[in-house]
Amino acid sequence: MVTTTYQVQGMTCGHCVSSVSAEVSAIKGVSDVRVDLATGQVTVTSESPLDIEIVRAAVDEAGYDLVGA
Ligand SMILES: [Cu+2]
Repeated sequence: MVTTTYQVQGMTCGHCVSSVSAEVSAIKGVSDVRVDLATGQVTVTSESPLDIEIVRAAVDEAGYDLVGA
């Protein structure tokens, strides 16, 4: 298992957290997603390292921006 923390910009409430969690959880191989609304940190546990562009696309699909990388 691999755990990676990403920084997401633009989340403001529990609904945002749910949207990001749902989209990122849908990525193949992802087993756990934890979102910290206060810091904007999204911690993802997956079977193997994820392609950053796939994570970016999922966050974008939810309506937010992946910071950096
Ligand atoms: Cu919101």
